[in-house]
Amino acid sequence: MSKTFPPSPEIAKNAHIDSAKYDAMYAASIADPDAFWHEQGQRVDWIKPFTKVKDVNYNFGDVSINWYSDGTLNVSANCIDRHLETRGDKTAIIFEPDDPNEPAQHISYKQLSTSVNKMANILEELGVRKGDRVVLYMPMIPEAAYAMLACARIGAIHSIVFAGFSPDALGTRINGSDAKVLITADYAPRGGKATPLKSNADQALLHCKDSVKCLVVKRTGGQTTWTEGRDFDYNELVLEASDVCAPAEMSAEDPLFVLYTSGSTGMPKGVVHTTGGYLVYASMTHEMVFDYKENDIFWCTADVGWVTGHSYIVYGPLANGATTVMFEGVPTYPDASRFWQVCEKHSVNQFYTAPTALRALMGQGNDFVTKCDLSSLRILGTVGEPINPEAWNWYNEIVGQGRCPIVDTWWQTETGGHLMTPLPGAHAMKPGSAMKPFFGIEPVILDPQTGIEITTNPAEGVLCIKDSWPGQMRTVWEDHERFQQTYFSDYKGYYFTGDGAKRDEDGDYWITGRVDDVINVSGHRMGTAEVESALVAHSKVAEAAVVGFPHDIKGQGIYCYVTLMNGEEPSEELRKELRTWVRTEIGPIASPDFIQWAPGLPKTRSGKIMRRILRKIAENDTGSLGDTSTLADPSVVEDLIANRAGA
Ligand code: 6R9
Repeated sequence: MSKTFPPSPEIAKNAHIDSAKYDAMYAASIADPDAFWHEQGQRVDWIKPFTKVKDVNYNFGDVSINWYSDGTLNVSANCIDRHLETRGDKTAIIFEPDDPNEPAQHISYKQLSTSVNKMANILEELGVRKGDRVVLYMPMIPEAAYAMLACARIGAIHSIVFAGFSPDALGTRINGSDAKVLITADYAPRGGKATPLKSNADQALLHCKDSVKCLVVKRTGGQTTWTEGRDFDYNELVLEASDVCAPAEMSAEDPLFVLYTSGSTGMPKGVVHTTGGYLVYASMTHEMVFDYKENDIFWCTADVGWVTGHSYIVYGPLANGATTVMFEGVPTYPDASRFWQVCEKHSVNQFYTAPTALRALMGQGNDFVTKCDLSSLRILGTVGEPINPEAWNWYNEIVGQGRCPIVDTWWQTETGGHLMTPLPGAHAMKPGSAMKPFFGIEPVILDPQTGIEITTNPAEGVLCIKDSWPGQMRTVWEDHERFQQTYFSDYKGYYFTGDGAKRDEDGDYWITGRVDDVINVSGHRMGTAEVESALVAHSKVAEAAVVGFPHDIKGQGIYCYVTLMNGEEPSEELRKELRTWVRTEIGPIASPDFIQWAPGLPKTRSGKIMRRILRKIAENDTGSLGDTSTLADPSVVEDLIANRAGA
């Protein structure tokens, strides 16, 4: 039995949801989803109220997911306009710049309204209409949030590309969603360095349609090149733009955004989230999981380039009229105290980050934390990957001083919001366990071979979800077939998460990691197939196989097996060249940790690469290679073991 950490009586007493309420509400959400979600649907303002709640079909071949489908609303009106009367002067966004000497900005709901309306009018002037796509490639500055909300205001669909992605990756995504406009900034300051976003954008746009326009926000004022007729200066246009733009009436099932994410095969897919259900779910989880109360200062350290930034920096908090912190920097700049200094400076109440950041900071010593006044903190959260007990304990004891519940939130780009997590006032936490399903979520553990549901405890297998929830993705952008194939074909009648899980004797859930070829590097999700295809695009590479291996700080690292073209000689230079190559093809987050030269790769007689074996070698666990009898040429494995890269 693992040690449990019940919420303090004070937290439990004051929380929105205590243990009894969780049990009752959860039971009600499963017994009558229509009634439950009808009620929750009232947390957003509708232009035309919905009469239908849930209309879902999980049958492979016929999958369709609809929530509140006859209702109409506007997301930006829900995140801004409806707060103006009561919260007009309240701070909506606290912007904390990369450089701690640059003053923070407090942007009120009124100011947010002005900026979003202006940006919406600028986009309309650039020709953006309802249903058009707009790609954002932005630093973590308030203009990123303005751009998201401006798209929502006019009914355009935003697609954010994380600013750490390369020009190639950006170009592919602009083309993938056939975007009309790209919004970027001159530079993105981060950790004392500045990424030349505009110059990256210029390179990306070389591979896009001539008609794509580029709206450029000034962040540093650094030098950029300008293409007349294609590039537009936001800071100039904003001076003239009107601050009145009527919110478009959107159907609940109109797309709100597309966000590309990695899968186990092929190139990243565009996850489509729609308007009504997504907003209900983001708002509800933000309030209940973080026990958010009016006047709390909420800080999620993610980047808006990831789903966590969408749901818990922008849409969830702003729908709830909260004050949300947007941090431009990194945890270790100027030093390892930055997170905690920002918590102190802005009296942060809820702090939400990734285990990889905690592991990196933990190694720097406790002084960086303890010298700051963290008494404002009430709730801590983690997301993105499993948290190891050491990091959990450090977070609990050193950061939370033993008084802040930790919500270990398990969810995905596809799910729109949290699916499993302890609730701060309801559950006795277990370090490393995602504990309990959120309301309306029915997790099941299936036997990976038979696909049969395991109903007894303890259980271990693949994690699926039995029924839909409002925040669920609706389709893959322009590829509904791929949507069905990826999530509904392996285990018929369920949503397949791609994760494995255990359920313990108490019925609490533990995520064991991906069961597919997706790896999780510093909380960033990556398909091994993407790195492989980047490698084989190099003229000297004949074949490549990429696997993850355990990494102390990053969670998982990237291990590449590379077979060179006939006549090419392995060398240190070539290794460096390939590393740089992958960074250029995808971005720095995909930098290989190890490259091992592989004269051959272990394959079955039908030519399938046996990744299981490659993973074992990368993990240096070669004593248990498992069944190798189907190998076409066993000597390949001996060579790979003998020449293992790294330690
Ligand atoms: C929100 C987000 C999703 C994958 C997911 C799982 C892993 C996320 C986790 C977790 C263990 C947690 N993951 N949260 N694993 N415990 N609390 O991260 O979305 O980038 O799509 O990644 O991340 O493997 O399937 P995304």
